[in-house]
Amino acid sequence: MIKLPRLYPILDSSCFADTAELCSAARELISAGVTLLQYRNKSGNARQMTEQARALKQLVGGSTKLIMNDRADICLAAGFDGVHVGQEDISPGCARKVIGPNLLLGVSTHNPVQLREAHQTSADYLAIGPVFATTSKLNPDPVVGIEGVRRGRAMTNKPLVAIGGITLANCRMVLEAGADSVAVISGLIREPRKSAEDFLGILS
Ligand code: TZP
Ligand code: MG
Repeated sequence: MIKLPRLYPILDSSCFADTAELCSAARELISAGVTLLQYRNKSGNARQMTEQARALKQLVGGSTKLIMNDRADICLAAGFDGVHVGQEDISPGCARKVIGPNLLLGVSTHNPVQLREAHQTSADYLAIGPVFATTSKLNPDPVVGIEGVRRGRAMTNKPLVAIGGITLANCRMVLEAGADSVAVISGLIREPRKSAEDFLGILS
């Protein structure tokens, strides 16, 4: 079983003007001590995604793992450490076939039925959310709240990531509800380094 760091930042390409800005945020996060980073791009084409992913891969040292959102093929093409699939991506089983036994596989879930199903797969970690209201996802599922994290924790022994609306103010209670890690997009955009340091300070 893998051990997740308590903070799991997601770099969403839509939050940055260009690849240079995205890479600069990645550098700041890594200098703050981030060891797991997801790249998410919901608007670019496969070519653009691969190029940005390779730029990220170039700047990341051995101590930070990179996870590709949605696309197992681009995970491999860019030399990432794993892929994260949701309910509308290729299934966890298919993703595993693409990436093989050694790379990391994460699966997003939004309710107990999905979590139970994802628990049966070869996923290395599961995500549950949105915990709180979020503006970073188009058409988000209903919020699961702190109670949803607690229920999720009771249903799986796989590492559990909580996502959605997580801030410096609420991250501690999300961890106390049983999450192993918090995934954050908007809470890390402004001053990525300082924000990540603040999160890590609260979560440790
Ligand atoms: N999945 C569930 S909520 C969410 C995703 C990708 C967005 C999380 O972003 P933020 O800004 O941390 O609420
Ligand atoms: Mg997805």
